[in-house]
Amino acid sequence: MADFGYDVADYCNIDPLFGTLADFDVVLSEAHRRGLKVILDFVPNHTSDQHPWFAESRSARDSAKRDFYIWRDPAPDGGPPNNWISNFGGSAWEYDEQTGQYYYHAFLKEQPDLNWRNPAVRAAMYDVLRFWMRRGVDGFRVDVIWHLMKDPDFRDNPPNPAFQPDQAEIQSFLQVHSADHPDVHGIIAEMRKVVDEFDDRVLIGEIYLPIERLVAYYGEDLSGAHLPFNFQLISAAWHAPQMEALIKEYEAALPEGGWPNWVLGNHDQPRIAARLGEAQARVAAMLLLTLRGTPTLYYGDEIGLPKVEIPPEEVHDPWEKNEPGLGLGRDPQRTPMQWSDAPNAGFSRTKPWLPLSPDWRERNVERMRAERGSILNLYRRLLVYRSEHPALATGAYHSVTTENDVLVYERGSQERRLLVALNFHDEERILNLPAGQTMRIMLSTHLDRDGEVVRGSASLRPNEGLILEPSP
Ligand code: TEU
Repeated sequence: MADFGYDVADYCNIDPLFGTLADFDVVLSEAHRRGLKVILDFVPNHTSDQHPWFAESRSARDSAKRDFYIWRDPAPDGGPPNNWISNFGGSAWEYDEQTGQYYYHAFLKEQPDLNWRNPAVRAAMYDVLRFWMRRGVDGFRVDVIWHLMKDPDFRDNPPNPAFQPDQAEIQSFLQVHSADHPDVHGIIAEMRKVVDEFDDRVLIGEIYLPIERLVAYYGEDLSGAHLPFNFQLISAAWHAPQMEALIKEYEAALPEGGWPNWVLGNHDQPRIAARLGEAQARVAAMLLLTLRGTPTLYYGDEIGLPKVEIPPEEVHDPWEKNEPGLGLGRDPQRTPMQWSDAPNAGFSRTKPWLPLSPDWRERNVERMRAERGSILNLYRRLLVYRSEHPALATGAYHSVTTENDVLVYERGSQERRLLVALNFHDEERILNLPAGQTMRIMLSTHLDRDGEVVRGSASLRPNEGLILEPSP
């Protein structure tokens, strides 16, 4: 638990902290009984330093598992083999006294990187995928998949000319040799073949790369990940023209047959309500659930969880501990789901590791279900609306305008098109309907305009988004 589960010591078991394999089987079958799929987070780039493979690997230079990890001789001055930086700060190389070599860790020193160029590593890890698929899991989200292959010559990374001292140290170099090596695509194609040995499973890759390099992870002839995570919304400038440009760029970059996806948040990123405020977080919800592609929604965003302040003595994230005060800590977005006003917000019978949001007695699922206009009910309405409208699930995306800084687009086919209009501002804006049409409001982010008919134009209140249908 040095990195809260991203340091695996046994790939085919459940950490006793959480239960047993039998418990896992119950979770899986109960989820399936309710029509839910279960996708596991697969962490193949590195293991825990407690993994028996690593214990054996570090025991001697001639150990049978030595080549399971990345060991290099010191530089001539005794320092690290190259200038690669750990994602959590400091050198990515750790010197090991016993055998006089350094091992590579892209993250913590407790997370040594596996050597994916070693076929025995690949075979062992593919068996891990089979183990869980046999148990019935529906697929995998593969952790830092773009890191798996590194430059075989371990060349230094070039400095990043745009680096600012208030950024994480990893940003001080461009990661051109330490990640996104072209050989990674062969590995992912192998992984995909293993996933395809079973029916109807999904392979999702966690990839932080610009669009043109990201889409390469669909693989040649779609032999790669089904869904290379698209994190563009997370870093996007929140303005209509920029958003429109980004959507167009992504749509245009997708390979033939590649299915798009959009991610609004995850456990590594500040929560959407913390980034945009709760009012604009509703617009973000409507954007996510009306774009073309599989949406990924992060738990707690449905109830508009804000940034939860973490008192210094309660900081857990090792990144915050290594590089304090830069705002890199991920604890604020990992606080418990708030289910009810029962003790610990109904999340746990014991005190959770991280605090609740101060307003947890009101900001919880039970309460917000009963409030007609809550963000939770907006999410519920959006999800139902999306599931009932194939135009949103599979219809084409057509950009209409960004006039008045309102993002307007259509979804669907020529015969049946929906219009989405999103006000990115906390001021009123006018929406001019295409060709001066008459339309009916199907859903407002404020949940109070159902069925309203608008002619030629409509006013959008501050932070309001609308879904409209042609009026008969
Ligand atoms: O995250 C990988 C990753 O790249 C993030 O650390 C990212 O750089 C950062 O959040 C800034 O955007 C994955 C997991 O999601 C993360 O929780 C793990 O700590 C990390 O891998 C190591 O396994």
